Amino acid sequence: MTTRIAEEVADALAEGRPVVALESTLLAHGLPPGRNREVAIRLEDVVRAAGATPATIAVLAGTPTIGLSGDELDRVCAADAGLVKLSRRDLGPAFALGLDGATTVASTAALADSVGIGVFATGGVGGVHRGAQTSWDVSADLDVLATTPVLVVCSGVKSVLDIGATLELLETRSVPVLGYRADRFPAFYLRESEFDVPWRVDSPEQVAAVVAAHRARVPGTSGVLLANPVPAEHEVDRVLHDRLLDEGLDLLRRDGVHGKDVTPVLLEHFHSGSGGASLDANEALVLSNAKLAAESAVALAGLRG
Ligand code: PSU
Ligand code: MN
Repeated sequence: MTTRIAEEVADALAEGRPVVALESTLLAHGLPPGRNREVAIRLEDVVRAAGATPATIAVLAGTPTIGLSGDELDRVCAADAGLVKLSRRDLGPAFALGLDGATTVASTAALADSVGIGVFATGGVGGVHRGAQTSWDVSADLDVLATTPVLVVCSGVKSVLDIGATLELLETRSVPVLGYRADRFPAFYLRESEFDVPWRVDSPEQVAAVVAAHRARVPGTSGVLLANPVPAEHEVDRVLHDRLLDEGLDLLRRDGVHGKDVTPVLLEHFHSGSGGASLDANEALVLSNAKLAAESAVALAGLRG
C-alpha cells in the first residue's frame, strides 16, 4: 500500500513550487451534499488563482490520496458516500481494511507532511471541548499541531469549544498562534472571541517569515497556527449565533452525542437553524483561508529562492 500523489502535485513538489493541502472531512462531514462539491472545486480554484497547486487529501480504498481528481471529489462529496471520519489514529485501520475515509485536520496535516507539503488550509481546527475536565474530549488536531511542522490556516475554533482552554493547550505545546490582520482570536462564525492572539501578522510575507524562522531556527517540530477571521460581510449575527450555540449544546446533552460525532452534529444544527447563514459563513471562511494559505505558500517558496 503506497501513497498516491496526483501528477500535478508531485510535479509541483519536485520543482519546489508552492502546494496547499486541503482536508476532506469538512467536505464529507461539515457541508451538505451538493454544496460540498461546489465548495471543493472553488477551494481548488482559489488556490490556483493565487499561484499554488491544491492537494485535497482523503483515503480511497485504503490508499492515502494526495490531490483528488474530479471523479474522486464526486466520490468524497456524494450524498451516499458514507465515508468514515478519519483522525490520525484511524489511518492504520483504514489502510488495512481498504476503507474510503475523509481526513480531519490531524490526519490531513500528518499525511501532507509525510509527502513534503508544509501548508494546509481548513475551516476551523478541533480543540478542547467544553466540559473536557470530565469528558477528556480534546481534539487530536492539537496534538498534530504540536508535533508536525505544517502551517495550518484556519478561522480559529468554533465557539462550541472551550476557546480559552484550547489557546492554553496550544501555548503548553509550543504552537505559535498568529492572528491575520487581527488582534483577537477568531471564533469561526464570529470574527472575534474574547481572547487575544499572542502575535499579529499583516501580510503573507510576514507569515512566511515567521514560519521560516520557526522551522529553521526554533528547536522542535511544532506547526504554526494562522487564524484568519471570517470575512466581515459573512460573519454570522451574534444573537442568532448565541441562540444556535445554546440549542446545539442542549441537543448534544439530550441525545448523548459524544466523540467524533460532536462536531458534525453541531455543524448540522447550525446549518439547519440559521437558514443557510452559517453555511455561507463556512464557505466564505474556508475560501478566504485557502487564498491566504496559497499566498503564504507562494511567499515561503520565494524565501527559499
Ligand atoms: N471544524 C469545522 N468544520 C469541520 C471540522 C472542524 O468548523 O468540519 C472537522 C475538521 O476536520 C477537524 C475535525 O479536524 O472536525 C475535528 O474533529 P474532532 O473534534 O472530533 O477532533
Ligand atoms: Mn473529540
